[in-house]
This record gives sequence, C-alpha cells and structure tokens, in this order.
Amino acid sequence: MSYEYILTRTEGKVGIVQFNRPKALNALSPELMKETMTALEAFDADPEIGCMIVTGSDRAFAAGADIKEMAEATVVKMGQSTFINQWDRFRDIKKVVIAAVSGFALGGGCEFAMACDMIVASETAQFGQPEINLGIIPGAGGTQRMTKAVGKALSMEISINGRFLSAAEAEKYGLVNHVWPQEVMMDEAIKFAGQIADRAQIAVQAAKAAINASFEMPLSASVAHERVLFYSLFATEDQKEGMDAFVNKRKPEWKNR
Ligand code: DAK
Repeated sequence: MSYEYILTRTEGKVGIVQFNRPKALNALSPELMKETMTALEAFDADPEIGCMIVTGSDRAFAAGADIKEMAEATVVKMGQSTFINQWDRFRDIKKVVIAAVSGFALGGGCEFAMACDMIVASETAQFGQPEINLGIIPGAGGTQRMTKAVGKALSMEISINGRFLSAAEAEKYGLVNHVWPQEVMMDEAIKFAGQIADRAQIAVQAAKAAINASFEMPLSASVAHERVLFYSLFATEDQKEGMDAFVNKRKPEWKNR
C-alpha cells in the first residue's frame, strides 16, 4: 500500500511507521492520522511482525495537530471532525507500539506518543502541551495521560504554563523508557523493539492488555482481569514450551500459539 504522509518499512520482526510531513514538522492532519492507523493495523495483522515503532524526523516527532487546519474551525466543525476517531482505532491494536521521539513532541504529538505503549527518545527530544498558548487545552488525552505519567504537580505546569520537558526530565519523571544519543536512537529503538518481538507474543499481548486495564478499571477489577488473563495463558503451547525449556535448561522456541 502506498501512503502520502507516512513512510513504512520493516526491520526483521519490527514494523516501522515514520511521519512524513517535514515542512509542517509532522503536524498531525486527519489524513496523516488515518494513514498511520491503517499502517499500524496492517502490521498488527501481519504474523511476521511482533512489535511496532512510530517515529518522526530528527527535528520533530510531531509538533501537534495541524493548527492551520484548526484556526478557523467552529465548535460544530471540531465536533464533526474525524481526526479523533482515528485515535480510537489505537485501542484495538494488540501488539506493542513504541514511540521513538527526536525533537519536538508537542500537543497532539506528545499525546500520540503517550497513547503508545512505551516511549523511547533521543537526547534532543522535547515533550510539551503548549495548547495554552493557542487559547485551548489538550484534547487527545494530554491532561490525563501526562498526569498519570508524571504526577499532578508537573502536569499542571505542562498544560497550564506551557512547560516543556527535556528528554532527561522525561526519563527522570517516568514519561519515557530510555534516552539514547540522536545518532544511535533508531538503531537502539529497533533493537529494543526486536527483543519484544522475539518474545512469546500471546503473553506479551496479555501483559499489555493487563497494564492498560489499570488505566481504565478500579484495582479490584483490574487485578481480577489480570488473573483471568494469567489463567488463560495455561491454554497456550508457549506456556508449556516456556516452562519445559526452563526445567530442561534450554532456550524456549516460541510458537505464538
Ligand atoms: N500545525 C501546523 N503547522 C505547524 C505546526 C502545527 N502544529 N507546528 C509547526 N508548523 C509549521 C510552521 O507553521 C512552519 O511552517 P511555515 O511557516 O514554514 O510554512 C513550519 O512548521 C516550521 O515551524 P517554525 O518555523 O515555527 O519552526 P521553529 O523551529 O521556529 O519552531 C515549534 C518550532 C515546534 C516550537 C513551533 O513550530 C511551534 O510552536 N509549533 C506549534 C506547537 C503547538 O502549539 N502544538 C500544539 C498544536 S494544537 C482534537 C484533539 C487534540 C488536538 C486537536 C483536536 N479533537 C478532539 C478534535 C490537538 C491539538 C494540538 O496539538
């Protein structure tokens, strides 16, 4: 499939989606979002792929939703926009999606990264929700996911006073998993994603579902949900393989069954 606003490629078992609107610092237009979700769904359905990376350019992961497209919008037009419907497609992606961020991850760009399962970054990355400078607030989860990641005090500053987080701060406050120098960031991200892709995929996806449920449910319900997933893994060949390999001191060979 050919795309206009993104590039796609694979590295071993890792599917890579790269935003490709360099002149607008990868501003997330509805078309770019639609193509991104279509590409992620295609990788999700591909048995040869075990993990996905979404990335941007060295200068910008994404500088937010397209301000030029929103500037003249009315409340009715915003409500009717299909922009946010594309984001809802994220919920059905089963494989792990990692955001690999260099440069600006602002507004919707930061929200997109936070909607991914993990974030890795280069030392140049800057995270922020500067919507306040436009007279609006984050509208794709920024106030919520940022608060859960870095806590109330810092999240207030980020959304209310336009504070940016450097890569080092984002790592320190738990927003990102790893920070690497710019020149090796993508190689390291692909290695990291490759490790995940090589694991027992049914268990990986169960862990992702269980962790994400912790954001949606009260603790008693999410612990019960975890337990059902845990029991269900005893119906997989990979559980038999993993435990037999341990007992017999050999490396497991996952079947993803
Ligand atoms: N949209 C459109 N174009 C953008 C853009 C954006 N978000 N960000 C940058 N650009 C464009 C610039 O206009 C410029 O284009 P030309 O003038 O060359 O044609 C080009 O990219 C390069 O930008 P700069 O010249 O400004 O480059 P600098 O290095 O000087 O500055 C910057 C980089 C990232 C600091 C600056 O560009 C900037 O502040 N950009 C805006 C960042 C921002 O405010 N982001 C938040 C956008 S609002 C929704 C839910 C959520 C949302 C929308 C809807 N629904 C529920 C429906 C999300 C909203 C947002 O994200």
